Amino acid sequence: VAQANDLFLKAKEFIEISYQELGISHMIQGRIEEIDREIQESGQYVHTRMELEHGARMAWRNSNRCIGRLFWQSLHVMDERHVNTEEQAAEALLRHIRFASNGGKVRPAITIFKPKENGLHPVRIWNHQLIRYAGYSFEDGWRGDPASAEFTEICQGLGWEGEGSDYDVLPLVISAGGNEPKWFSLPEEDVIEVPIVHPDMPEFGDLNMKWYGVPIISDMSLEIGGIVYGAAPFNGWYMGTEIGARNLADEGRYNMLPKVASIMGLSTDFASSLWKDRALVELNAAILYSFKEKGVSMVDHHTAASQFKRFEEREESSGRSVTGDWTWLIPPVSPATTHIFHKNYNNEVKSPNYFYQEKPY
Ligand code: HEM
Ligand code: NRG
Repeated sequence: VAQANDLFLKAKEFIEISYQELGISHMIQGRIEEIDREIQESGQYVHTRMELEHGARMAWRNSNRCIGRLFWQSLHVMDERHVNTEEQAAEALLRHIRFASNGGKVRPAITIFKPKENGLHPVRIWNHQLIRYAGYSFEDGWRGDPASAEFTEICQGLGWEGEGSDYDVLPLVISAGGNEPKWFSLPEEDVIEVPIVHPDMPEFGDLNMKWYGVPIISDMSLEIGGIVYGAAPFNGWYMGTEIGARNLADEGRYNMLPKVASIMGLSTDFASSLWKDRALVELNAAILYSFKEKGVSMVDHHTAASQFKRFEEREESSGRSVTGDWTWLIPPVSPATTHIFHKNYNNEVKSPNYFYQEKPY
């Protein structure tokens, strides 16, 4: 009863705010009474399509760590709450990848599966992102993306085998109804990849770097009005620094800065020569140039920060306060060149929102 009351209060708050924003305040009273009855009879309530769509958009708007929030109203919501099997889920995820990739003109989208019920996941996606590279640890070092090492072993345990390259695309791993997971490889033609080249240093091509076009986070839950969707993968497009200053640069990831410095002819003997900084700038310029060249959507961190400024202004004129996590909002290169660096943000967590959840493995 206490639990049902907690759910009802969260539902009530969500309905009041979202229906006001949608300009249908006259429907609040009736809908709240309906939800009250539904929760008393079944312990749950079912969102309408409109509630699901606006809830997922509000959750993006409330994502404190996201610099891309100006476009929250454009999120395309795919309702897959009818899906019951791993095979159906895999097909829905392929549809998501195709819709989002759109030949390179990336469209922000989310696919929403059945919510958790009594703490159980009707559908659970094991991947961190729908598209990501495998990582293998050997005695003498690493192959691929170290961030994927544990998940790669899970895939191998299920019978998947990678080629052993630095850029093996991992399979989709899905469980339904609490059963053992099944894996599905992604068709090559559905995965956009971008080879990394530099506009005026052809030697960059010799490093054989590449990255996938679309980041689709698939391990976070989406909470709307007390209902928790444990499988709700979402995507936007990349900001260049995510790849150029982290994925390919971090010592614990692809660790490419020494190799970039080498082809640039920079000595790595003294930290004070700023070789890391010089290599970082050119690597990030190469990422932005390569995505542009291939026709794949990407934003640079300066433009993203200006867009975030517009988001802050628009939220203020709409009478809403912007919450944010400064430590994540500042870009990892030249942070102090953006306005974000020079102000404070309130890191209060609003609802609806996206949350980390326990791993299934
Ligand atoms: C985090 C950019 C779309 C929700 C981030 C980060 C960046 C970013 C740079 C920080 C990532 C990191 O440091 O690892 C963008 C851009 C988008 C976009 C350029 C283009 C449209 C979206 C969408 C959603 C979303 C569509 C959800 C519907 C989030 C969340 C985080 C995040 C929840 C935090 C992730 C975490 O805690 O690991 N975003 N984003 N973003 N974004 Fe966005
Ligand atoms: N840094 C991660 C991706 C995190 C989310 N970033 C986005 N999200 N751009 C990486 O793979 O580098 N998004 O929904 O667009």
